[in-house]
Amino acid sequence: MTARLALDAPPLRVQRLSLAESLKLADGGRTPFGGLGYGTPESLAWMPGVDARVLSGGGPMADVWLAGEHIESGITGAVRWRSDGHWTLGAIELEEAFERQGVAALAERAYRDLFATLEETGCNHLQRIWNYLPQINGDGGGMERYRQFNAGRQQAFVEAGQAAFEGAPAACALGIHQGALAIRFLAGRSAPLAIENPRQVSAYRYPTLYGPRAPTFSRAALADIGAGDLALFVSGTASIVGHETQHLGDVVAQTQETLRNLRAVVAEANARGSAVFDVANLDIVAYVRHAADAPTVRHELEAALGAEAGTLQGAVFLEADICRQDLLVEIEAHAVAAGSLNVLDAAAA
Ligand code: 3EB
Repeated sequence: MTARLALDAPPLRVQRLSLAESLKLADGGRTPFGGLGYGTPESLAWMPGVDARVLSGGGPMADVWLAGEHIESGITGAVRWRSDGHWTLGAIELEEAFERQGVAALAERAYRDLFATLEETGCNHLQRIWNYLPQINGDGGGMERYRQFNAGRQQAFVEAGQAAFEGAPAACALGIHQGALAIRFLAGRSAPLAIENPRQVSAYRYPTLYGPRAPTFSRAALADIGAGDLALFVSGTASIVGHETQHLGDVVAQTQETLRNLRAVVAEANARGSAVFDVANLDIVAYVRHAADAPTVRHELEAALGAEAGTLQGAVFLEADICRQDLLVEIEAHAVAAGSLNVLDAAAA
């Protein structure tokens, strides 16, 4: 048994582009499958954005996804989605002010609609999720809003029969200053291989110290995206060893610890297939709690990877709150490389 894509499946591709390059690509005749914009205009329906300030010099950026020629779009509950039949990209926006329910119930509803979309499009396997929660560290009536979010999210996974522990999708969860609860997701027809970080307790096994229900994500996911390539989706990665935050108040040391975690996750992924991923060649988004820390984080990445590293060329820096009060920086990433999963791992995915 292998996890290879059906032979007729067009490969999934992703490109990190400036807004201008994204628009040119969209005008060029081939409709992009979808995009995830950073600082891009709200009017682009195919490219839902992140409502956070872009701190990198290149201005608005996007990850533009390409898939099959025939793209269907639809609305399922709170989800706007696009699908080529093999891959589904979806976006959820829920304005809390209009919803009259707590964050846990809101998250549960969002994820219920997300899972309904997977059913409807026949792409039942989540690969990657991006969560943006307004005021993530704020109080949600006796419990931090992020912890409430975790409760509702895990509940929805369990109710939908989706992997809430081992095998959970890769994800990130950031705080935005204002706006709606925003969730973006990529799903496909087969399960990716979940990757953990040996330096860290799996997030879905965090002790209740961090909230009654654990966060639902794996450290990374490795997916066969067709035409002989694997995609690596690296979840939000921060200065956590075991389950504890390291280097309180020290953004330099937190960035270095985050890099050690990124290297560990990439090494785990490389051990599971023939593709060779490299921390120096990832498409990253670096989220900093304090805008003034962005140059410091960039400097640390340059010192570790070299200023000319691909990782730094297209790096997007965003101002956002991190899900733990004591985290100052979080880095997420994806990359594509030629290769296939180890046969045994493919069978297990
Ligand atoms: C951590 O390692 C940092 O709740 O979906 C990173 C990635 C984090 C995803 C999530 C949270 C999430 O625990 C926080």
